[in-house]
Amino acid sequence: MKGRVFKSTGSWYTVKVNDQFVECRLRGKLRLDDEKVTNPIAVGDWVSIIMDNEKEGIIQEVLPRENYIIRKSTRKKKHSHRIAANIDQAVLVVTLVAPRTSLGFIDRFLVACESFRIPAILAFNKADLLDEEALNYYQELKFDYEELGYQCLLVSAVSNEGIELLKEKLTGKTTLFSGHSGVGKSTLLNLLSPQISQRVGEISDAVGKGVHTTTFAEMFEVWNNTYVIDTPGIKELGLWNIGDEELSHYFPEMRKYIGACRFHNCTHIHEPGCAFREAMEEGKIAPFRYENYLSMLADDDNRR
Ligand SMILES: Nc1nc2c(ncn2[C@@H]2O[C@H](COP(=O)(O)OP(=O)(O)OP(=O)(O)O)[C@@H](O)[C@H]2O)c(=O)[nH]1
Ligand SMILES: [Mg+2]
Ligand SMILES: [Zn+2]
Repeated sequence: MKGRVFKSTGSWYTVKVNDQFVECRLRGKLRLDDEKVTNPIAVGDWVSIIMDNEKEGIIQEVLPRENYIIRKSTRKKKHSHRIAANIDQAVLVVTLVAPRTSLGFIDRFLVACESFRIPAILAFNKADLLDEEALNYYQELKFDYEELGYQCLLVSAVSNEGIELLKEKLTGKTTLFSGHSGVGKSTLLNLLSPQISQRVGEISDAVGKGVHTTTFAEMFEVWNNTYVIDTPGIKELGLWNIGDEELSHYFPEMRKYIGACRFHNCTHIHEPGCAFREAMEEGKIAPFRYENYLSMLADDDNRR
């Protein structure tokens, strides 16, 4: 029987087969197939199962994936973690206040999406908390990011601003929701459908950060053919296996300057005749994007 993984807690997987949820374990051998990945099966995977007894099943194999998104494991060095599989797009939930998401984090996430060819949308949540200055800042960011092809939505789970538009973007697709802890991923998803009742956390007063309320990834069918995946908040996003040369390919605005530098081995940091820097000086590449590119380039540890 064929089914799709809706939830994974590590040792048990909830697989939807036809219209039923079946709790499954992994066939022993499957566990060892890919040693470098901490989780051999991710939410969104299609799998084939057999029933072990009346209620429980065993996952026999993973069916070929259309795509997936992986990050460096936070627990095991040299290992990666599959965040989700077979997704049409990712919504990165970010906030300008309570807590503030850094542009460095946003750009890292976008690079990861580019590298797996997954379209990304930025949802700026907690619009209800923004003053005029913050709203102006949002407009600037929206302008910059939309020019690169990343749609930006201003939403609020409190005032419902932007929720209808968000729903439109989700319809007919499987969407991964990601972002720091406390930005409101679960709160937003709870608004989408009465079937979703994810626990929602507090923001710690001491550090203004979330407290990691969601602890494992889970997929929900919100309406016909429309799936969303709630995930635990991520602190830092370690990129997986992206070499120096490759990195600029994942900055859409830099692609056209690849190969245009005076020196073929230009590092784009300080050489004369660097096409990237010239483009930045001419206003064709936003300075913050160039800086984030350089800091990712320098941060070897979080890229392999
Ligand atoms: N003011 C305001 N607060 C919000 C909004 N959305 C969520 N919150 C609050 O933010 C806090 C964290 O929300 P969660 O939905 O648990 O955040 P999360 O992103 O799922 O966090 P993790 O599960 O830890 O990754 C809760 O106290 C929510 O009530 C919003 O639009 N405006
Ligand atoms: Mg959550
Ligand atoms: Zn250069």
